[in-house]
Amino acid sequence: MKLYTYDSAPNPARLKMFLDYKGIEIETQQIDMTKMEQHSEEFLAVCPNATVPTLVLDDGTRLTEVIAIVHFLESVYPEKPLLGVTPNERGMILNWNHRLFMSVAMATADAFRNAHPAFKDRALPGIHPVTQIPELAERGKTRLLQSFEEINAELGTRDFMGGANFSFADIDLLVLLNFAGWAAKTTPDASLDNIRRWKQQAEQALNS
Ligand SMILES: N[C@@H](CCC(=O)N[C@@H](CS)C(=O)NCC(=O)O)C(=O)O
Repeated sequence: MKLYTYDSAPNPARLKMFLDYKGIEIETQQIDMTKMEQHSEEFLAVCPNATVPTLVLDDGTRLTEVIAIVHFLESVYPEKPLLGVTPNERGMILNWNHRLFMSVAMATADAFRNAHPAFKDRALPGIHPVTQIPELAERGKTRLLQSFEEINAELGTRDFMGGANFSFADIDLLVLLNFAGWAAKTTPDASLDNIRRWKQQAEQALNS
């Protein structure tokens, strides 16, 4: 199996935290997005959609979505589970993985890619030209602030995003808060106490 990735980009960063936490080592090739290597002929032969990360399995199967890659790897390496053990945990972790992707990840990407000149005609990842829409950049920042309020309320009901235990949903949120901070210049208000408390606990759990 071989992993094609670019560790400093947000989706690859979610996967890297998962791999490091579980102590999984995989043959890896970095695809330098600052040099547009994701659009090189060599990488397009691996991933025609030009996105990282991509995991190529030993039989040639390609997984191009982080959530699919971590599910595959958790089945092969079940130690230190990050996707839940009970049916309830599994449901909640997937629920919040998807919700955070659709809210925080998409809103940040909208804010970043519809405003930055480097993404002219590349407002969405992939091989097709996509025009920037400046209004989406503004909407992205508003959606982020709304999402932070919702997440803060959720975290008032439990220790971690997926329940009582640290999970991949917490990795999602750690990476996405960082992404929103540098790419959309939007961070949770200091009054959102539950997010602040959760972040300390999640960072501790990640390094345990
Ligand atoms: N749905 C994919 C998203 C992958 C994705 O969008 N990756 C970004 C890096 S964070 C990318 O490859 N962008 C390529 C580009 O901007 O040209 C997943 O869950 O992994």
